[in-house]
Amino acid sequence: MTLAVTTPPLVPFPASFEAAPPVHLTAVSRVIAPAILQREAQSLANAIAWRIGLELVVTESSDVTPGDIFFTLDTESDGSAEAYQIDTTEGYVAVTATTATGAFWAMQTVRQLLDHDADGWFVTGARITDSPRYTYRGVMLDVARHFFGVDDVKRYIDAMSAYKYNVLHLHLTDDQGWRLHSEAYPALTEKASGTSALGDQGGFYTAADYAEIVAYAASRHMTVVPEIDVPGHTHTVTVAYPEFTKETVIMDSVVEGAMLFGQALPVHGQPYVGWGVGFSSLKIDDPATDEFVSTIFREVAQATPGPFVHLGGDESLGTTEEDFAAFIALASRAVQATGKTAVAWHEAGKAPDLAPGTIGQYWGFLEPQPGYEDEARAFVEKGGSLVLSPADVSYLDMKPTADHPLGLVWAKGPTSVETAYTWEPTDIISGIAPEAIIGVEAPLWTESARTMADVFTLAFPRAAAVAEIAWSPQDGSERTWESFRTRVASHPSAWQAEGVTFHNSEEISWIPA
Ligand code: TNX
Repeated sequence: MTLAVTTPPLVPFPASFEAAPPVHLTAVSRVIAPAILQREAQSLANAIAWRIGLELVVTESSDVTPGDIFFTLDTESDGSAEAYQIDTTEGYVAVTATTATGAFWAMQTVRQLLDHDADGWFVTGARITDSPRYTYRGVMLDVARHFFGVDDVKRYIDAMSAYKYNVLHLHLTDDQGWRLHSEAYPALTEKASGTSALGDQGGFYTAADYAEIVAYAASRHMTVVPEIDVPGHTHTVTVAYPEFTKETVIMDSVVEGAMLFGQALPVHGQPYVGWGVGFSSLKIDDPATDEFVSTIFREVAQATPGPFVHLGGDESLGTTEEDFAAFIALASRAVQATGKTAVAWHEAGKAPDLAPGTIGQYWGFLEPQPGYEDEARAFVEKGGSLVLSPADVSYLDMKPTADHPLGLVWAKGPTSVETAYTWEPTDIISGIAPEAIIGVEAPLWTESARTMADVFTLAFPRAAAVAEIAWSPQDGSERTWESFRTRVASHPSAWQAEGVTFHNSEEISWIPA
């Protein structure tokens, strides 16, 4: 048999791929998996049923026959817990993984290998050995500027875990809304969650809602990183607990933004629905406020099984450098006291007394703006590490094209798919070891995104581009823009099956669903 050696449309592309004979799926094909991998096996069967209408039996029985999909757990391997192999050479799809997480990523790869010809549906032949470049592969959803409910967040988790993202960073609080209920400070959600940006409907998560999101993410092998953004981005606190806040500072940039977008200026104590940033701050060095901050972080940490809690720390433009430093020292220690690792936007790196080990999230440009590189490096110098979200390439809320109705442009936007794809994490911050970078994250701020259709339209296909940077080896033969644009071109059929909208970018010769 001769094999047509075409590159399968895998995104992110695996570390190693060789062509092999395909495995045709029929009504008697089964998904066989040990008890510990039943959930991954069932997910694959569900995805196949959804996509091609074939209901495969899922079983623990181990007498594999041609046409089956056969999961095995290889507990001997000492490689990455996320590693997996796929091999179709024996006439069935052999999937081997060290952990359920590896089996889950393998499952996503098998989904992308589904294809059909005159003889029906098959799993494209492959011998794959795969594991990720980075352990932290994040997407951020801003549920503060616009609120998205539990079911919407679950759809985001599904769409993003398909690209092997394993971190969901939830930006839970900002000037426009406080989205996580607090037992100790209930007025935050009672008084400061009702609206979203542009005057749209707001909302918040109860403890049960949040637990449901965390559990759903875990079932898709994603870790939730909750962010409570302090000391800036806290206008909501002026509505609920004004005693913990400073007076609103209306700087020129806020006035200019309000005029540009035709939005009202923030008023201390009243809900804010504009897009301005930097005008709000908690009080610094105030015992009651400090107690508020530590209590909120304690509550959030208790509700979060994952190892990280994000404290924000960005754009505190109305706070003096000294006050900011004092506050960050306190907030990073408050997170640490909960047993979690603190994560903060890179500005927090300028606080000399930042808690050692804090992870910095860099959001400057590929060519760092003055001072930003030093701030990012400071995290590493204090024993922490970095997650990179360069705004000019990884911000999914930048306009995809200049005339697109959604999105912003401040980070050198519009941001093309090629721009989102063509960058290298180790080329940004000089003077740090490559190992200091634990990963990459693609944030989606939702000032302009009012619906999940808006969210997905901004996210795809650029989230697929960033996913490949996070997962695939830097020197992989397919790690090129030409290869990526060809591979992603067939993804709309899966997106359509999942109800995921996308930007119909002219950079890609889309294969219609
Ligand atoms: C900057 S980057 C922000 C957000 C905005 C975003 C819009 C960063 C840490 N903060 O407050 O929503 O730009 O693109």
